[in-house]
Amino acid sequence: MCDYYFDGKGKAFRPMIVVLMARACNIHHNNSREVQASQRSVAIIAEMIHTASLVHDDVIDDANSRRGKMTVNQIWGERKAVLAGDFILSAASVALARIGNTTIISVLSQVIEDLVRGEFLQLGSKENENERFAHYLEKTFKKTASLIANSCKAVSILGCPDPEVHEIAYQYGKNVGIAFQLIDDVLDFTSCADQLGKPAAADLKLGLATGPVLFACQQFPEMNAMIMRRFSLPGDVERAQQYVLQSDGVQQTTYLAQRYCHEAMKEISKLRPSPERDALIQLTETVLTRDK
Ligand code: GRG
Repeated sequence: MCDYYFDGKGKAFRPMIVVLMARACNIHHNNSREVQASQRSVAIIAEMIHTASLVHDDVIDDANSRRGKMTVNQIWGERKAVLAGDFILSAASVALARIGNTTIISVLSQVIEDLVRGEFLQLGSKENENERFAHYLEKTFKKTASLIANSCKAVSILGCPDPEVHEIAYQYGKNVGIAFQLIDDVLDFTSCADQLGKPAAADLKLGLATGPVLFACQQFPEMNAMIMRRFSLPGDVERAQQYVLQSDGVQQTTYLAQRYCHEAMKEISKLRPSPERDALIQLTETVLTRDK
């Protein structure tokens, strides 16, 4: 069960960023093989925390498919899926402790707290329209960006003593992470199940109002009632989909993601030039143009 998602079929977006960030930071300081091995462990731990959270997320959402195959809960049932997620998380914790650096333990433990808080934020909703977008962005940071931001920060701390470099790494990860989730929310409206490897319009079906819906609601205030009842009446999901596609919600969310990517690019450009820094700059473009 625990091996099931480690089959090389995920995008490995997080470990890729973490390895690139480690190398981009190491330019600022001469590092031993031991430090490089610890940074590699952080990349592995980031993917393990991500995978554990996917397994738990699919239990919470009662999801049937992910990455084009059946979910762990679908095959082995909910109880075993919860334990499989716990086991992956415990293996990640052991690997984290083995790095033997209390600052790194604290930085990556924050991620786990944020993931859980993010999931709780997603369970709740704001009645006040003005608070809705801030709530959505906070949820987005905690559920998606915190893992990327703090893993980037962790490898920068291991690689270089300069706090300015740590802040650049964190800010890059945070901005790329938020953009990544905004595009994920767009793809839920614009992509098909085959491409996504999971059902399309899944967010609406779960009662979630993401970026495209929140922007569409500014143009079509009649969507408010649907958002408040979490698209629970028959026909709500289809109607909300129509409103979003008639509005410029998708374009506005994409534009917002572009702004976060631009900020990420500005941050990473402060590091000394290296092929890895350039790859991280290029990666902000891939975040925006990805289709799965
Ligand atoms: C067990 C650590 C832990 C947390 C429990 C359930 C939960 C709290 C948090 C859910 C976090 C979650 C699943 C966020 C979604 C993040 C996201 C954008 C997932 C999709 O990532 P991709 O596209 O997936 O990188 P692949 O399949 O490519 O790895």
